[in-house]
Amino acid sequence: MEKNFKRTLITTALPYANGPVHIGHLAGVYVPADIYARYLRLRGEDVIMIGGSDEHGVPITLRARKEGITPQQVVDRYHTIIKDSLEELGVSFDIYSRTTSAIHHDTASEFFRHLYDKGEFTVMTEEQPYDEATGEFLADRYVVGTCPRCGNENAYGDQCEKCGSTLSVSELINPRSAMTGLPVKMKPTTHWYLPLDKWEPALRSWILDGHKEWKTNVYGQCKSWLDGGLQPRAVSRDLKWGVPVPVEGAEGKVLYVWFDAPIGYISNTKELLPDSWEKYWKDPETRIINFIGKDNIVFHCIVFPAMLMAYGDGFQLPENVPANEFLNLEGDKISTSRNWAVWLHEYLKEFPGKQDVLRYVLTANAPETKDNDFTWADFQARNNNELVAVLGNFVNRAVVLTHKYFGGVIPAPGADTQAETELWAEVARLKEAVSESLDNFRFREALKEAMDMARAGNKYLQDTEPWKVAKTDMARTATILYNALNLCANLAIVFEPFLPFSADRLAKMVGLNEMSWNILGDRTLLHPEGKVAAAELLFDKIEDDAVAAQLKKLSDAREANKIAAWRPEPQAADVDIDTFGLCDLRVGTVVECEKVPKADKLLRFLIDDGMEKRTIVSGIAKYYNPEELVGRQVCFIANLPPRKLRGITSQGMILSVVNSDGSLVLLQPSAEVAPGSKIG
Ligand code: B3M
Ligand code: ZN
Repeated sequence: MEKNFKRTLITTALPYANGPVHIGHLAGVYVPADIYARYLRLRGEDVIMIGGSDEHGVPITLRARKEGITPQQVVDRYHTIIKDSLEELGVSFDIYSRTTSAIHHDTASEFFRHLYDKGEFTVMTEEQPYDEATGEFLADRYVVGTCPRCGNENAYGDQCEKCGSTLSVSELINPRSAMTGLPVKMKPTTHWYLPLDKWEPALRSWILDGHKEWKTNVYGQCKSWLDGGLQPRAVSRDLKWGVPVPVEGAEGKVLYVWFDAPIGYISNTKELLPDSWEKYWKDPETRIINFIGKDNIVFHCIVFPAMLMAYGDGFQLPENVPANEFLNLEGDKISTSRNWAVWLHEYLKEFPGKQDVLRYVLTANAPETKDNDFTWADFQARNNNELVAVLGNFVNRAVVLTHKYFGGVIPAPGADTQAETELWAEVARLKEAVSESLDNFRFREALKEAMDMARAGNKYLQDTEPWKVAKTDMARTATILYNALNLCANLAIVFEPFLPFSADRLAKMVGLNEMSWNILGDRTLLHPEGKVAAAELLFDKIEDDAVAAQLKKLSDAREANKIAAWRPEPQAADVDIDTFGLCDLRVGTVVECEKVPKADKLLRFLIDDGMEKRTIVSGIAKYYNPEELVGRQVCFIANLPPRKLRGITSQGMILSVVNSDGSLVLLQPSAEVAPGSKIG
């Protein structure tokens, strides 16, 4: 049964402040949440959108340690980048705060204490990895060891990044502390657990019976968790960074990041509305919607709801959790550590003024029902073929023709023909379709339907041909342009949730003063005698070189990853010293050096070896200019049998090093020596 709600609380997953946000975050969470918030606001509903940075947790302390700065410095840096870039993208948070705020520490602390006082926790003592040198317990990420599956010697206690296996500390071979390198000891430690099993029946009936309308990916994940049986979950950790556990005897312990982070939604609402926050959380007439990515489903649908039920006091559970799947980039999983991402703050710098283009592409291609792929070719095509050719083109024609025939003044219409009747019937149908799609969190469908409204405009102009009619019938031309301009006004409204910057410019261009979903479909929004501003292009073409530059950035990242992943080859089998001694290694001076014609890898050297000049052919042409090698000293094997390469007899082999990126680097003595000197 359709419930009637008085207000809506929209929450967006709090991004970890250990790096900037990328297109995966945007497509999964912030863009759809913002579309939804803007849509409800246009409908005149009471809605607030809550966001903030997740500033606790091990990834942040790890980053701090790696960079030699404090966790606070890490989160200060990334909180600012994230907050500023989301704002610049037009994500219309009512508040974007952070979990290091005093109000959050107080709120999370009080939440824990309340559950503690109610006896909602169980206490358990378990053996945990411990570093004796630092006197600290080690989070899974702080333990490294050999992966039992692939032999990677630097696997983490929770995951092997080489083979992708999920691991636990007890599976690692030779586990050692990532901080000191010492073998880990196991030591008992006490933690507070939330008995999720206690809430299982309530969760089952709330989700499995009560929310069959949830997206199938969300419902399905919840069902499999619930069917698998819930276990108690530790809500504290032995760590220094976080919200201290507010009970006696808990020194050196903090709340588990996934315990405090969702409480951040409450803290941020409190910070925004100190006097009225409770009605957004405790009134059954509030609709709470959590926008998240699929990896956060269990925390939002199982763990946090169990926390809220345990707390009681009227806290409401979410009405819907429209979690998205993942967005890939050019066929590969987005990865912060491999720098395989399109970072929002970089996009904003590289494509100034094109916030709406990114919003459009990420929505048109949103990973709503399955993982999807972002490619720069698709980005360019959707901009050029849809935003420019459909929406921009329609608006431009309507405005330019109004200037051409009516001096920029909106003309008065005459009677309708069938073309007008059809046009406005289509607009009415699309308004219903867009509304229904948005109500049901189907954003890509909604965007397509909005675009169909612009398509209807192009069809209208194509069918009515005002540029031809103007030669004979100005009254009819007036009717057509009046209708076309009113469609522009409608487009400004329907696109506002998706493309807020362009919608705003469009509204100004045609002189639309009121933006409201309720007037969408009205064909008399603009009145005759009103003025239309000079035509400006809403979108412009994205050229091939801009796309090529982005692809180059990605291929550079791929190269850098290869180098970062490089490990020395395993040592070769033993060789005895006498065998080695059979090799006659010497130093010579380059007398001549030139490219071997028609062989792009080969250089021909003439080497002074102290006795004579010998010719050696070497495959290093890609890495050196022959001119710069003349006069240099090189190392070579003197006693190889001569062999022919491209018709040249090579008497030996020049020694070079194969670097991690596969390039070759010549070996050279560290001081000049007499040509012919032996190496040994
Ligand atoms: N920071 C995890 C993530 O970014 C986490 C979300 C918290 S939402 C309360 O995927
Ligand atoms: Zn592995």
